[in-house]
Amino acid sequence: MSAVQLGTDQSAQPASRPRTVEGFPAGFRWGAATAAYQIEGAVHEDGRSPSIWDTFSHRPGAVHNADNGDIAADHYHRIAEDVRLMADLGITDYRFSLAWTRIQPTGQGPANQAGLDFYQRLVDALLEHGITPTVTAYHWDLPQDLEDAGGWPNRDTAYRFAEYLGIAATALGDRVSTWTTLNEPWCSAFLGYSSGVHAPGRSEPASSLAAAHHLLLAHGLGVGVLRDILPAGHTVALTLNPSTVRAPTDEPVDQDAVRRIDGLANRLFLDPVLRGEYPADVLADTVSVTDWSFVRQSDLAEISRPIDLLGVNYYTPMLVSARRPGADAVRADGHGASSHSPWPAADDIDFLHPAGRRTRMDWAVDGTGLHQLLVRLGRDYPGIPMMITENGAAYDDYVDPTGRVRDPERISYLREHLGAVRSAIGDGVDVRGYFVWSLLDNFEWAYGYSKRFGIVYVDFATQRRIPKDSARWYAAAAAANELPVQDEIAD
Ligand code: GCO
Repeated sequence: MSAVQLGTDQSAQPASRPRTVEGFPAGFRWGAATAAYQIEGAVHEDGRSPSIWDTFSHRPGAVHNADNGDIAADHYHRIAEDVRLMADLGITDYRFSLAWTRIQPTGQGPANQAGLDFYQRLVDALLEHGITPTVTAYHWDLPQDLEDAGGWPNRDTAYRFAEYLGIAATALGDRVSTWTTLNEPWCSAFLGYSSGVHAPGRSEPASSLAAAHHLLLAHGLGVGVLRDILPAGHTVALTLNPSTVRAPTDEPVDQDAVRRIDGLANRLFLDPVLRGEYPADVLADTVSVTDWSFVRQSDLAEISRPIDLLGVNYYTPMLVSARRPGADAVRADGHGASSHSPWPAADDIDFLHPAGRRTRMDWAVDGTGLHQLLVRLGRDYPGIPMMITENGAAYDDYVDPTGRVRDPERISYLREHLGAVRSAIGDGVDVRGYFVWSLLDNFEWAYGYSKRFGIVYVDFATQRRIPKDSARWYAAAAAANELPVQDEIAD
């Protein structure tokens, strides 16, 4: 694809560039995202106590290669270098998460000042470099003490989250203008408590639905806390991982599988937050697992407190079908190996492998899924601005003999997906920006360090950072506010 300039004399461009076919709206944000446990390391420092991911990653067999986040990308000790790197790449926004157990080690009670100080230093460094911080309060690292008290299936955890968020927002709210309550509650609930491939590693479908509800309640309570603390005009957000769900045929049984998985993946989270109600079909589909008696009368009013922004994490579409009589189960859902499904009450649905190109996660590369998703969200949930808070790909990156990391597949993935965002904007969808996942290679949860998602390569033996070709490509896109004409990066 090439950029078509509407102006003729490019040397005489005014400061505000003419609109181009590949161009993004003025003010579009070009960010990079990370999460605390995936990059920070320093798990025993300055009063931090264990989260469920510390416990889980040290459980034999839980994580590939017995990897853990004890050191990770050592970001805790390298914020100056990492922020400078972002500034050099022209990244305008940085999305990171707060480790709850640095700020409130046991999940309740007083703040740990040393933990807050770390995030103060990070925020200060970002602001000094002109980078806008976006905070995620919860990216999956529940204090172990709260898991020991029952975890997310326990209603009290939602109130503990609101208390913690109040501490964090009081300390950082003056300088952090965008606050995201939760990252991907679908994963916390269903990978954590149903398939058990994520911490805390429980396989209890009924508990996973209670966990989903209490995560949503935590979000709603958190929105209330943020509104009380943050200055007017700050942005309150929630990040979900909604998916485009497709079937291989138009047969009613397959279309019904789409409806059911769309319910569990998307509407179970979007509807309570943005419409104030649980989807009736999902409640009905799951009665064999739970009676939903953990939902109290006023909860939906709490959960549907208005938010300012919906964060969308997207990687790949899903392909599902009804299992035909006598056929073996197909479970290529890309969420790790477990004999338990992450999808409650959906054991009769197959998760198929779409054909075509794949990333190292074995996820299909298909930007049409992102375009379709954004158009659908804009249509079904009108009025809420969106931000792509994660999108990216893992590939087998390595440092070549010249010291360079060439990752043309990632560049092509980013081009395809940014193009999908651009075209959704052209179709009238309100998307404000894009965060690439991820700034750095990092601890990819159950896959440990075997999957490299960074636009910056990390040599974990030396902690040396090497911007990949994709980082240079992304920097060029950010600087121009449009997709570069070429994928090739000059020597
Ligand atoms: C998620 C998380 C990230 C992952 C990324 C790649 O979406 O799973 O937010 O922490 O690392 O998505 O799998």
